[in-house]
Amino acid sequence: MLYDKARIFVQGGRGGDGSQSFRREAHVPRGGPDGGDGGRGGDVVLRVDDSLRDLQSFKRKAHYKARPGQHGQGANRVGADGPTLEVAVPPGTVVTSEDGLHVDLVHPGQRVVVARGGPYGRGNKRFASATRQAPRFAERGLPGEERWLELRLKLLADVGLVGLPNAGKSSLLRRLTRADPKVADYPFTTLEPVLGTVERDGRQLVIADIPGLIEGASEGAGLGHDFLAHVERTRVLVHVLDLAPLDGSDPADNHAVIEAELAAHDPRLAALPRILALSKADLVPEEDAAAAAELWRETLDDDIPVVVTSSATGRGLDELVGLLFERVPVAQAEALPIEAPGEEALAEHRTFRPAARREFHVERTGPGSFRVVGEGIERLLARYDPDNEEAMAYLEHRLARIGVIRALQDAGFEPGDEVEIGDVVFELDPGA
Ligand SMILES: Nc1nc2c(ncn2[C@@H]2O[C@H](COP(=O)(O)OP(=O)(O)OP(=O)(O)O)[C@@H](O)[C@H]2O)c(=O)[nH]1
Ligand SMILES: [Mg+2]
Repeated sequence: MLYDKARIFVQGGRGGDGSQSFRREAHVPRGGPDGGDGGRGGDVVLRVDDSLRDLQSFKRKAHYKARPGQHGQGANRVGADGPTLEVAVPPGTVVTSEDGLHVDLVHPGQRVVVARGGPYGRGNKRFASATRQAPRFAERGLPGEERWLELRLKLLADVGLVGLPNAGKSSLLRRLTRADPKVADYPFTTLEPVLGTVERDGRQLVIADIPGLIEGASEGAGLGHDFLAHVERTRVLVHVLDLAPLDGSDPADNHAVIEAELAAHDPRLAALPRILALSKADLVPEEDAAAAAELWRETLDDDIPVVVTSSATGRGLDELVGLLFERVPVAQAEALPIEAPGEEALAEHRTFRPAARREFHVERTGPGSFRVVGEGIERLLARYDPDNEEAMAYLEHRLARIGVIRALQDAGFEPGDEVEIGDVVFELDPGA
């Protein structure tokens, strides 16, 4: 069973709280504030690990939570940051989330931050000013980001073997590479993609044997749909076409079915370079094989080579391998996946930041009571202790700066009215 899908929950560590502390010295009755800042919460990072081949490890474990930052302490001691939690994924993992993350993890070592740790809270020392020399409050750290991620593995192969069930794809892979896929004379022998490698002149190509495609595969018929995604990243497709189908079907019809399914799945697949491998030549008279090849050369575009092959006798296999090396671009690692237009180029390390949510709005909830709604504002409120008057006075000052007080006044707010933000209800008396 190839584990090519997983769903995981990631959560950055909480930021450490700032400390509220005052210097203690032998001869000073009350020293100045010396509460240190907390530490940042740990990030959750996905990192491409070349030794992994599938998403199996995520079957056992679906939750990944980074550690919190430590709290600050007196004597200006800063809390340690929470360590980064690295989660290894195989090359070829596509990561998406409902809030807009979409990243292709391809190169070994490539990293992306998928849940940032929460910000730390500042210690009371940082709130000292000429008018507030002994701040008796500190900031709290905030929770880290959290989200569910969909992981999808798309194999990274240079060459994809496509064709109807029983066309002889796995037999070809066996002959061309050291891979050992199951071969049998019934359709759908191959149930999941199998990779093999072939080497020549110091270069290596990865070939993927894809389960047989049938009519309707692009809409989910047979096994094909799930696996069509795996050929998206190949550079060249070898269309394997049975010269002597057991069911007596017409190879031309069979050829059209596969091409139509590829195109229906994704037009970019239809645009990939092709090689037509006519298979099982040992089962038909030589004249028939030659005639078929001639016909296909006439029918197909000039840039599609036609090779007569037999996995039984080895015929045409050398030529096929030669064509593969010729057609797969050398700078394969650089050229990798087909990217949607407008998609950002791959960077070694990226941080996912959903659109900033700075907006807020004010609702009137009754006579003399209002609610302010907005993620940024709610997070700001969560930083201060509602029972600490000094902290609330400082918060008020910040709310005024952001424009919240103004928006409240526009909505009919009078000093002394009640304001609800997040879970907290408090009486607001600006400037009092
Ligand atoms: N005589 C002969 N038989 C072949 C050749 N290639 C494949 N076969 C036979 O054709 C049947 C199907 O071959 P597979 O390689 O399993 O075909 P496949 O395309 O992988 O089929 P699915 O995995 O079911 O999609 C098997 O019985 C093979 O032994 C060939 O070159 N010559
Ligand atoms: Mg097979």
